[in-house]
Amino acid sequence: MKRLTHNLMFCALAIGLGMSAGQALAGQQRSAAPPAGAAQMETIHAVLTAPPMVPPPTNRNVAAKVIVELEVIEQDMPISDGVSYNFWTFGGTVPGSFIRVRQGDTVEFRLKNAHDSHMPHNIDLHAVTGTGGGAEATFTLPGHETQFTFKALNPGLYVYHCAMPPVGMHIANGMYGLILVEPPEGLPKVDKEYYVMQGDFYTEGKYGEPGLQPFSLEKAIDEHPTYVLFNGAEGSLTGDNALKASAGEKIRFFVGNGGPNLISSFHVIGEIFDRVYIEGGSKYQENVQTTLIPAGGSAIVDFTADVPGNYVLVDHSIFRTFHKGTLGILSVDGEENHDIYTGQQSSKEYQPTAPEQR
Ligand SMILES: [Cu+2]
Repeated sequence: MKRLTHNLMFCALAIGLGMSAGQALAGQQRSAAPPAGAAQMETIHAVLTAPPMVPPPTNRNVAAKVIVELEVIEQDMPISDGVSYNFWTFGGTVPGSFIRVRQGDTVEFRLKNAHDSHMPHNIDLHAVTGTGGGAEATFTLPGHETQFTFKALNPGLYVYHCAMPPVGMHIANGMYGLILVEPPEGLPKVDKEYYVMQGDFYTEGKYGEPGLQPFSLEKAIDEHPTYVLFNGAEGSLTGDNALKASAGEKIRFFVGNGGPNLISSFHVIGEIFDRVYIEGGSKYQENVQTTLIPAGGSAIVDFTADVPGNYVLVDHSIFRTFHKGTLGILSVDGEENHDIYTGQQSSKEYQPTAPEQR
């Protein structure tokens, strides 16, 4: 009955837009030919991306059935130079694969747990309206696959995470990511979109201690992270991995905070956010220097890189940046514009003022 309602809604919407159902479906990535008459929601396989990349806009003016397939993989990966960690991941990366759908979409979610996993896992998507955000429906043993379906009722940028007990440990091991539910009209167009997500990590060894470092439950409970990182590793957004843009381009960061414990004071040194979609919702604030991102929350920040330079992504709780790894670079090339920023114009000694003349 529900499917029938969707079909009718789709037809009504397509006709209302003055197009045939076939036209409405044009340009979509199809998993199977629609049934005769095409009186059915388009079925699309979601394009998932590894950070810092973001899937392209949905560019749809009708809702669709979107199939998301995500595999949980437990694996050792570098967390810092010479230091590795056994991460638990959604899709093999920290944060997990970026998912992009549209408000009104019906999302068929398939969660796989790799055969060589040691733990059962599940997923709680904050974009889901329903018990546990899907966690109960996706209890998945190693080597198994589960499925549930939800309707993306609310637009916004949402965190997803594993919710298997001990929940904090699964999150601390890297089990989180972002799902964007676009509003029907989409987000304003920009030139570059990137995916950045902060997380705090707790290792037995101290910061920089080499080798494979086990998880420290004690440090996690005390909320004393060894590392606070963007995209799961020191250096994930620096050097050759720096984000790239050109002067004059409009840039959007989808920023998340997986926690499990800390809140983030997200700031880009040398830039001002033209718009911040506060907490990843529909309303935006303008002209923002630093935006607060709660654990299990997000923000969308838009700005124009007016002049070239290296802009530094930080958590402005600044000891984290210089002593725990919370550092990224946006490298902007292009023409200097000295009307906006000159760089150093002079550097010289000046005549001292006598104390009595001060
Ligand atoms: Cu898990």
